[in-house]
Amino acid sequence: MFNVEHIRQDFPILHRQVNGKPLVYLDNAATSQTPQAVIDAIVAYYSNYNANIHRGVHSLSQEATDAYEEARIKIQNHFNAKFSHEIIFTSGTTHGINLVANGFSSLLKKGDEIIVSALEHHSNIVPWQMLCERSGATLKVIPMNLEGELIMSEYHKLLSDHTKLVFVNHISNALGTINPIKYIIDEAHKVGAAVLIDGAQSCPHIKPDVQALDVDFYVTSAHKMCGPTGEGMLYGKEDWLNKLPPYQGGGEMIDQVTFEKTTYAGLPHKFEAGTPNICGGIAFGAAIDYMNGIGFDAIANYEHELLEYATAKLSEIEGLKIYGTSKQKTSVVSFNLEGIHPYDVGTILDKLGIAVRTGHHCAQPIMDFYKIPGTVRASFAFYNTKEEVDALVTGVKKAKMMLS
Ligand code: 7TS
Repeated sequence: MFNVEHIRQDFPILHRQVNGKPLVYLDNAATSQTPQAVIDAIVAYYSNYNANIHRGVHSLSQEATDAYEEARIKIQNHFNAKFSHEIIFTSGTTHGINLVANGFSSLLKKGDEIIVSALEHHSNIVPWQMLCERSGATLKVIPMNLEGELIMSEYHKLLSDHTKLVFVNHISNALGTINPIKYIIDEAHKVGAAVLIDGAQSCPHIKPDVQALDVDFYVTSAHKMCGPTGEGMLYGKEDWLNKLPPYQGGGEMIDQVTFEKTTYAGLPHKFEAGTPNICGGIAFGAAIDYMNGIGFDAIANYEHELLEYATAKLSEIEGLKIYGTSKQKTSVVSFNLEGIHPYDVGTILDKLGIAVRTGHHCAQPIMDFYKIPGTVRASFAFYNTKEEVDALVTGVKKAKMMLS
């Protein structure tokens, strides 16, 4: 049984005050909060078995290595990857995307095309622009409509024999739109293109099955799904990961080193140079255990209720406009009050203890599309309540009164 009051007991931070008011944390799309089980995993690592991995003969190193590799298997099982070596630990989504973009530098040539979408976070735009500069390939963009949905008929027109890569986020961070990624992947494969899906915003809400999706690369960040910052994963199909060159050189990623020639380690170590965020990987595994303990169906159902409730209540405020009205949406409400800058609304909400994000959300092209400087974004997690939505609505009304 899903019991939000019970769940809230797992999150120490939810019981603090901000500016003398109980914290109402509605910035979950930026980063999620951390349950005690994950905090305990971090404390246990540094208290009991902090050691470097894959290299020591001593017991602590073995314990740390075992825990780190167990976490990799937890992640493999969670995303249903075929092999654990298809899971590469990264520092987060941005790192995973850059790793793949860098790898494709040597595989692309002038005349090749890369497709991204109008709904991307900057981290899924800039690395591809840099890749185009290096390789001579051209960037094409799937356009969006006013509801904040990608226009699939336009996607079709962009696909051709020249298309080598397609990069789309699973869920838009700025609007919450859930993109039709299975269709996007299947259509890209028909022209022989590889697909990378940015799962930074989907993994807190959905349990992706990389084999059922038949996706070539899938990336995410642990901190969006109750894990620590500075940790994430790149899933890649074995064949693709074997084809890509290493990203960074250093310890751990080699087989033999001489001054004449170095040979590289096999997967996954080829892409994991240097001492990784060992504790972060272990805590990522603990976060996955925690979220599965609650259950992704229960999470999605409850968050959908919160989304519908918040959308209905906020829509009652005169002069409030919601951006992103796709039927396929997660629990994100991006909005503006007519004639009022989003930053001003966010500042007043903060005084009331309510945390939202304001601005362009690292998705400037979306703001340009709507011709706005930014939005106020409330993003809900499974530990938020309807009472917190009510507090947001009251706060927005107060901001409107003070600022207009
Ligand atoms: N892709 C998407 C869709 C994102 O939402 C984010 C972070 C990233 C990539 C980058 O993730 P990182 O962990 O590597 O930084 N999004 C946001 C946000 O919406 N507000 O703050 C960070």
